Amino acid sequence: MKVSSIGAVAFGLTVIAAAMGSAFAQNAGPAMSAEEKEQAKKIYFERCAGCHGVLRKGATGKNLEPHWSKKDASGKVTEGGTLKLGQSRLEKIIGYGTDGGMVNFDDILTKEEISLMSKYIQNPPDVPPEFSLKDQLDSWKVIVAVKDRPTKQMNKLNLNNIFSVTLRDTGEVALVDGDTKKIVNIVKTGYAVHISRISASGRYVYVIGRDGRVSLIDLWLEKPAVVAEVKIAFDARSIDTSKFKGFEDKYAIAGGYWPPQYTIMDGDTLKPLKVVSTRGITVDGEYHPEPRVASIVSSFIKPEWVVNIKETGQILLVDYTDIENLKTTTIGSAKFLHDGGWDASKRYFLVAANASNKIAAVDTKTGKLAALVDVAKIPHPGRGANFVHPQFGPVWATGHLGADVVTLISTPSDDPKFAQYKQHNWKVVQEIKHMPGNLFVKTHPASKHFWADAPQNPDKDLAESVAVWDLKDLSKPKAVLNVAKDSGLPPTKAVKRAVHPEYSADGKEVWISLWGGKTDQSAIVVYDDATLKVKKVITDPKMITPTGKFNVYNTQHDIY
Ligand code: DHE
Repeated sequence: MKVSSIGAVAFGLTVIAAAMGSAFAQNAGPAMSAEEKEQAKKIYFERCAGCHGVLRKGATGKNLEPHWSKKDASGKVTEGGTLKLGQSRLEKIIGYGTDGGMVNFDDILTKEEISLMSKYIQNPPDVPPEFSLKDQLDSWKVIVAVKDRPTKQMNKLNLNNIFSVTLRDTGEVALVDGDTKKIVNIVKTGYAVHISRISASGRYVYVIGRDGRVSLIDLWLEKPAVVAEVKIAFDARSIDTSKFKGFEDKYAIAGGYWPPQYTIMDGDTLKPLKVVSTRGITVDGEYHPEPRVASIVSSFIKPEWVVNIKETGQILLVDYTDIENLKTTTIGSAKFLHDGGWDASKRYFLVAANASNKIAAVDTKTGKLAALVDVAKIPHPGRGANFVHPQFGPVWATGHLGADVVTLISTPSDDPKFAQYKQHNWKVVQEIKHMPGNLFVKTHPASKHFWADAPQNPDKDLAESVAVWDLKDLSKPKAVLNVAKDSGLPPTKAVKRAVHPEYSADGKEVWISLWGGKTDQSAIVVYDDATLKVKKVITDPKMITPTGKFNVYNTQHDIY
């Protein structure tokens, strides 16, 4: 077994930045020094590529190539491009944001950086290198071999109620004990960890950084820590394990943004076994050079992963029973696929096609598209939320980045007591008035409440607040809780965005992160779900830019 140092492959942004090379030869935009280009490449990767794509072809964000042309709905050729927009318009867009969903960067970037980025995007995009199976193997590091790991839990923690918290801008994950609210450990991970997912066993936490670094955390160690690492891409967002009976945690899978590919690994060592490219043809029949891997989830019904390919709008069902002879079902849906979650029966996976304002539902039993539901602008469900609506039966909810509503979609059920609601299935049964800029919604089977944040709202007070509805009567006015004020933290120039409600394992508490400035001490505010009163403010000098929080039990069992 080759175990080489992860450092040898130099994780991180410098790699992608350094690799973005020669395209400046055809530079048609404003002149930039070599130093300026290096700085801009790094900022572009950290702050812009996620929405606009490495090749700048656009997805959640607009196309940012210097020149582009496309046909509008009537067939007329429209032209645009960053060169046409020009320096001062671009500076305004980056600084102040747009009504179209682009956030303001004037509290993140300096004036000089905004000017630099405006120049940079008028130049042709840089094309980063590929990242092969060999590159991945070279980065692979087993820190504690499987044979040296404990055979039973070596600590007294209530593992079900541990929260894995992303500390976005420090490249770390904080493991917080949900019972005592104390930080158990803060572990070094990849840059701006995106998500944590839990092994079928509940023992391991898999986290993936935006720089493609996967870290495997063993919760059974006396002090939970990272036991294996691998880099699977330069830019990535998703990870899961095999969860079907008989294959529990045998494999892990992680999806890359760049290169556009996914990697299948050994579940307990992260040894990369197979890399599959996702480049290909969109649902419109056009070739796309950068179809990024968005959400991935493991089916409970078959030994398959649901792998959502953003730019092509294709949903892949990847059968992992024989990875040497990999069988994949390709289901056309709509563009651009992003995040999603299970319905209550865990048969249907519902995923946002955010550029088409649709939710695609895949039937993991039949392997077919069950529905494409039209919804309001830019759906962004996170994992969504399931509850029984007093009038329409089982529903799955999504919030929206581009609209001030939460959408409720009726979902099928085999339970005879819900037979009367069949007529509503896959229809939008209600839109609840919220505020724009929502990212995540959440509820819990033990709760009578429904929570939604609005961190992308341009109004500081609203971005720092969350809304809560009474599930028994959604017509009752929502409660709006100002989380930043409730935290008691001193006011800061940077907005403390209240983001990502997450329940404790018993469904009695809701944890909200305050995503503050990149060097500001921040907090997680814990609310009592029954009374909506603050129960605890978890803060620490190391609590910097907390964003996603993943409760072990709820994540392991897909409870939302
Ligand atoms: Fe996320 C989920 C992509 C920005 C916090 N985000 C996801 C998923 C994808 C994705 C594909 C689904 C993963 C899965 O289930 O397998 N996110 C992207 C982007 O491309 C985007 C728009 C831009 C970027 O540069 O990354 C983006 N996301 C953000 C943020 O800025 C957030 C708010 C803060 C942060 O930490 O970066 C953020 N995304 C999250 C969280 C989840 C997520 C907390 C998981 C939700 C859950 O409850 O499971």
